[in-house]
Amino acid sequence: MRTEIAIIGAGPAGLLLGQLLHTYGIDNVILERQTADHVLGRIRAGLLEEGTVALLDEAGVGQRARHEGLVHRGIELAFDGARHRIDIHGATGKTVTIYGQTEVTLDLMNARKAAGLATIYQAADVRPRDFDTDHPRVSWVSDGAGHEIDCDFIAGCDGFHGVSRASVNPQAIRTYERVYPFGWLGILSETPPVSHELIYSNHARGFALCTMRSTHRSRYYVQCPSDDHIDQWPDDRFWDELKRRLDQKAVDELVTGPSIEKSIAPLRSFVAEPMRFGRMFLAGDAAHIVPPTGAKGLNLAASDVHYLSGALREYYGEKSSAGIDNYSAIALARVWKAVRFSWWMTSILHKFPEQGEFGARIQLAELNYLVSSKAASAALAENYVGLPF
Ligand code: RFL
Ligand code: PHB
Repeated sequence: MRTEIAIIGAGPAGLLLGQLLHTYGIDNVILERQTADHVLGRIRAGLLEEGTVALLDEAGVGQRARHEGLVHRGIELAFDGARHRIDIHGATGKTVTIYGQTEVTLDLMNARKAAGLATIYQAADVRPRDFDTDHPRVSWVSDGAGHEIDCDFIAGCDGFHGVSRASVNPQAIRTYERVYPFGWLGILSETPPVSHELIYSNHARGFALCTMRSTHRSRYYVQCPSDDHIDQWPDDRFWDELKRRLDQKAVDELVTGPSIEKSIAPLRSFVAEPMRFGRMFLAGDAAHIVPPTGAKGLNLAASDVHYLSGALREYYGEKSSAGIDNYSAIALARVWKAVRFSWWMTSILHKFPEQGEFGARIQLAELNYLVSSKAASAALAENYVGLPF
């Protein structure tokens, strides 16, 4: 078997890359460890930057996001018993779109199927090989039999726990990491959202976030100890804890209901440098992780894919290696800015017990400054809608 680009991972990064390459006439095959249903069952991101939606358009899959997505022009910050709106659109002229990662993935999977492109699901023991030579290949096992595909390049889009980054010679890679001492417990419920915009709440009991997937489906998160297990969080306990962390108006308006999904995500900042190793590129969570506070993970996967697909288009179309040679530096410059923003949003909104009362008062001072200073709220807004790519 042979292809131009062998893509490892059928998450949003791998599927979007495959679709863009296809529109540029570049042949690709995706190898995914899980089933398509498993990939679609993971409830993750919910918020898309304008640049991400534009990239979905470019890939020919933006129609449903544009039609069904909820366009938001502001967010609310809750602290000290009150809510304060940040006018994101007023500060930037831009909006964000609420449209679930599961829907993005479904749209990309459907387009891939319609175009007849090859995706090998349930590929076991996938291994990128010889990417430091001119003849890279990927091997895997399907139905008990070994297979191999020769390619020009490998795209490692296989997430934080994937095999691509792990296959790199440790001498050739440098990683930077911060693990936060808490996680996010999230639930999805078939209830109308408590507010039409997102509420990010800083509370003495810990952070809470009210978000949504549609006008009738809500997504709520509360900060919890990272070693908690979902069995410790029956629905009633979750709703009680959420209410304790919200203002009275939100408590009065909150509609509760049975959870249809519940999970705990650890919080981590992580960057691997570089993002290219010979003929293998990393993109998305395979190369970097951000805590979800700034809603940047999926959007960063999209900007990586924008840079990488453009570089490969240049390579095949203009026979120029300039783009692929620049990929790592140009992608990392944007990644670090989003890592900074996500770390900062995390640090002002969560409870950090080791920072004591002093740390909590500094957070409140910063939040008060943010909602009262045009310059400070504009800086938040500019990062929240996504820096240009
Ligand atoms: P993914 O989605 O992890 O996909 C990687 C795919 O690779 C497969 N794979 C392998 N395939 C073959 N062989 C192997 N050895 C393999 N190992 C792994 C996996 O099965 C999988 O299908 O990475 P990708 O494509 O880079 O996409 C990244 C995003 O999923 C992630 O950044 C976001 O979900 C982060 N995130 C958010 N991002 C946003 O932009 N906005 C948000 O509002 C937002 N909210 C969130 C989030 C992540 C969260 N969690 C659970 C960490 C909220 C939460 C709670
Ligand atoms: C989500 O809708 O799941 C979501 C939205 C904004 C965030 C994180 C998660 O900052």
